[in-house]
Amino acid sequence: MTELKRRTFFKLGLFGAALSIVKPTKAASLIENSFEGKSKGPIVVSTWEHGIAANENAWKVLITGGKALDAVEQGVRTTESDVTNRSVGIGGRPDRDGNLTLDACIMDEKSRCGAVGYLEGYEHPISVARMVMENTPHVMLVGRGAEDFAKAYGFPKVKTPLKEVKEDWKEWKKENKTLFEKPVINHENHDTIGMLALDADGNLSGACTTSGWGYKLPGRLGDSPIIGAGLFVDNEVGAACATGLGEAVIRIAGSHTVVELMRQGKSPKEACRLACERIIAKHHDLTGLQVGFLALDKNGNYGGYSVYNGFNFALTENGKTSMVDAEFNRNWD
Ligand code: SD4
Repeated sequence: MTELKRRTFFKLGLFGAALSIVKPTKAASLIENSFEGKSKGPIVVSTWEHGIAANENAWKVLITGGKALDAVEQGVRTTESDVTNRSVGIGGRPDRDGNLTLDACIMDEKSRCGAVGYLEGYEHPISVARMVMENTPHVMLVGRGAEDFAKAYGFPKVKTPLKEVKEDWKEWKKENKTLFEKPVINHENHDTIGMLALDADGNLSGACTTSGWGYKLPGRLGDSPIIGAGLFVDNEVGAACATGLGEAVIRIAGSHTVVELMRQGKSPKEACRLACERIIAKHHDLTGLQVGFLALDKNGNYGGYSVYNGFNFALTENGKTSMVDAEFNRNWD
């Protein structure tokens, strides 16, 4: 918590965070005091500020009449290729042995889904996940099996982690020799991209991709590649995705829970809030337990909610992108 307190990101108040952190691109504008809303046309939402660039690429697909599935794949590929991002894709932090392993999943309007976990040496786990969905009878491939599959389907191999990331890991390693030491959870090592889109045909899809918990134990999978935890789509109802401490999300089958709450008539924001409250109720120690949910329903209503302050999401509708602060249950301080 001390480390977290040092981070100005979480110290900022709700609107303070939105106004000082968001650096919108040309097409982006800020909106305040809008934790939820409704869109009339195609719409894409995604977690955190890296969602701005990702949404803009997803929007290019949606605005030309493309499918939500293609939009979310193209969108999150943007983040996976961003070498400055330390928690998604090739710029991500490695596990405690120094190996960068990536997790991703994707789900479409027909409830088809694909996932990869613990994938090493490939830039676009989301596309490998889609390939698993479309070209195998399985939903999830992990580790060496996933890598062999990616190779067989012609995905180019990349060298990871990046040199500078490896240097950081070496420094970290010197100070962290205890095997089960819990890494500090903060904004820098917990900002997976989850993206949800509704296309012009009224179909929903979602994608989620991450390098996971920085310096995790080798073999650890979080919620992000797990359908129902990091992501869930039901085209009759809505879609949801999660970010934050994956272990906590898995415990309540988080994204599935959010979608089921929407099925029962809750708005996206209310559904996210109730899922967060369920997490809070199940954990005695909430230190560093940040989780954020983001949801989009079949009618274009969207909303998000998080355990602690600091979670925000990028919203693109009518060709405009903005950052929206999620409401939250409690302050870090
Ligand atoms: C995980 N949920 O691996 C991911 C990390 C994350 O925002 O979402 N960070 O637990």
